[in-house]
Amino acid sequence: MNVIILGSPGSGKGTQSQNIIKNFQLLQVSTGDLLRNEIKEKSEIGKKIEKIIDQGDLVSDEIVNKLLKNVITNDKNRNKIIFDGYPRTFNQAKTLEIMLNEDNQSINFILYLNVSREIIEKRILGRIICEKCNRTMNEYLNKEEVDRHGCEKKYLVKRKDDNEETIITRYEEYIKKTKPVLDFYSSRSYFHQIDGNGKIQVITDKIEQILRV
Ligand code: B4P
Repeated sequence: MNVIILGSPGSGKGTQSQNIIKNFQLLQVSTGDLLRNEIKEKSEIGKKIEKIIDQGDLVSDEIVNKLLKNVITNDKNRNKIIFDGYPRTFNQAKTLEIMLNEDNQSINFILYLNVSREIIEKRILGRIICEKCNRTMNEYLNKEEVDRHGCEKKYLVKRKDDNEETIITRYEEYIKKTKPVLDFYSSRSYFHQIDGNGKIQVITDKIEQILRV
């Protein structure tokens, strides 16, 4: 089964994907993580995109689609991907369909996390990531989880693009470029809108119910 998880920046796509893969045979593919990895490795792509991400703009479709093609066509990932943060533009959505079709795969579930603008701000500004185990946490909304996290404190970092200034650009980009993706998918029988404002575990339970049908 292939799953797409959609939502605005900070809506919990990464958090929910991390929870879902614990109980399902799925592989989380986060385009944000793939892109940040290119930056860390200082690859040719990484050098081109660092400033774009830091400003809160979307990386070009050409780069993102190319990275995704490598993942989708890899035999060990076939029919077990949870797409986290992709597609984010109409062009990416069309390209994804073509790539999956060519490989005899399809999308089985589209999960849209609907979260209010006010909540998103708190989530993004408080986000903490563990560079060692990749766990995403929040110092404002769940300080206890950060305090009891098992990895050494030196691995706990904030993302450079998680600041008040960049949130505005990221949200505007989302409204302008990602909303058309929602319109493209919303009439499909396997499209599910989920209230993403509540507690993490409540949302995970709802998602698991949908995926188990
Ligand atoms: P991403 O890495 O995808 O990040 P995101 O959208 O900001 O976050 P997400 O929705 O995963 O939120 P999270 O679970 O962490 O994108 C980063 C950048 O990469 C983009 O701006 C763009 O430049 C580039 N990019 C990525 N994909 C691209 C593409 N396809 N095309 C072009 N460019 C692309 O949750 C956020 C915080 O809230 C965390 O602290 C979490 O602990 C907390 N939280 C989550 N759910 C909660 C809940 N229910 N209750 C309380 N707290 C919660």
